[in-house]
Amino acid sequence: MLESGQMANPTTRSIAEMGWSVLMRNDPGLGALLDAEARYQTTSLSMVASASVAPPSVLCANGTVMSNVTAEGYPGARYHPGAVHFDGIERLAVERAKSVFGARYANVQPHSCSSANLAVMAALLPRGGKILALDLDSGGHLTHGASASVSGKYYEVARYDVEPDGSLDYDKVLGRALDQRPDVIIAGASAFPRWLDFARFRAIADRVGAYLLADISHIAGLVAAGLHPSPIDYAHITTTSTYKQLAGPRGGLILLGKDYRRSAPDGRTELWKLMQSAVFPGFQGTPDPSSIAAKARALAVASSDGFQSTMKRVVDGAKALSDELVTLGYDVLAGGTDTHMVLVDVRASGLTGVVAERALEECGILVNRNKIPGDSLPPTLGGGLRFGTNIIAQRGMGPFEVRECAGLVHEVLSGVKVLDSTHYELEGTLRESVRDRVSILCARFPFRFEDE
Ligand code: DSN
Repeated sequence: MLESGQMANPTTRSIAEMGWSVLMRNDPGLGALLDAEARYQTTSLSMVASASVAPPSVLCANGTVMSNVTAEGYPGARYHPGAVHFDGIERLAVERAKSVFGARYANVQPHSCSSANLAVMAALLPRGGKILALDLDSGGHLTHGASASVSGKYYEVARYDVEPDGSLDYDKVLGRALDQRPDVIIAGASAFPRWLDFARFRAIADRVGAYLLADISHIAGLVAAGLHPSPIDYAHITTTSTYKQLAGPRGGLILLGKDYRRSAPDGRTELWKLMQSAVFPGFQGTPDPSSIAAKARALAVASSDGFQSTMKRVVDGAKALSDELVTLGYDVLAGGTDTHMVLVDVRASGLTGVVAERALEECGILVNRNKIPGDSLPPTLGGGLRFGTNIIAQRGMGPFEVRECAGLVHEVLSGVKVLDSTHYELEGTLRESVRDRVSILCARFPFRFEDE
């Protein structure tokens, strides 16, 4: 006879249902926080550029019995028993990653793109070897050699920068490469709204005998949808996170294109084999089978026509946002955007990035502060805002609604009374008035998922 809490013939669904009912009954405080977050996401206007919303099927795949599987190694070559289903799931995720990105090799085990980048660097660079990467203050990423990151502590770092207007001068990148002779050049950014010319980066890397690492975390959805040129066959190695624009779980991927069998720095090992050992046992122990299942699901969604339409809406929305912000008098960097991202200098409005971010957040609009080229403010303040259209496109908003979003942003920023670099007041009933209209807009455009 079954005791309370026991289940006969459990299925993934019945375990999830039982889990929810136990959690809500026995841990209502935690349950309430989780539900509050679901409501918050539904009713906030998020334009955080490094975020997308995972469809319910991806979230489900991320919270299953696969979390109970401990199995180091790779499919068919594990160091623990009991991985038969995990092997199937990991093989599926690998095949889908290869198919979505046109890659010859995929590693789906990195716990994040940060760990993917660090694993790649550890494998390619000698101790104290040299990286050439976009400076953090120019829109680079922490793991591309920033001084606060392991990548900046363990390797010598040379930097290239964007121009004062936010564009990239590839002749200057070549000049830096010739001068600095790096082992690895990184093409990738967390705040750069224009296309990256991966062919040009590869030519530069070949000229100085460096490996090219492309980190496409921010643009992976556009690359998957064919709306940004793919680095896969230009870069020796491509990395990406799976949540920023792929609407997947927290995690990373390593992808190799036509150079997958090229020899690694030791002159013998093929690059794909180097990546296998770089992730495990080089950088991680056990993989996370649940997130790998969720990656498999997200990659299936990313290959759908619906995802492609969403990505098209992402780009159209970003262009409309950029145009409207320019019309409203804002200084949009890099002269606009080719991607999902719009960078705005808010200093001319007498604001710091953090004041602008907090004022917008109070009104239900989520956009994050960012440093901008030539910014003397520290990253905690920042002189700019970084907008992204991933989530509003997932809601189905087109250029008309995006202009409405820009108008709401402008209304808030125009109504901020700045007290100092971090403190401000909002005029009269501005907060309530904007919040109401944000709620109405969000209700008109609930999340629409490609997998429904
Ligand atoms: N790299 C951070 C960003 O771009 O927002 C988050 O992962």
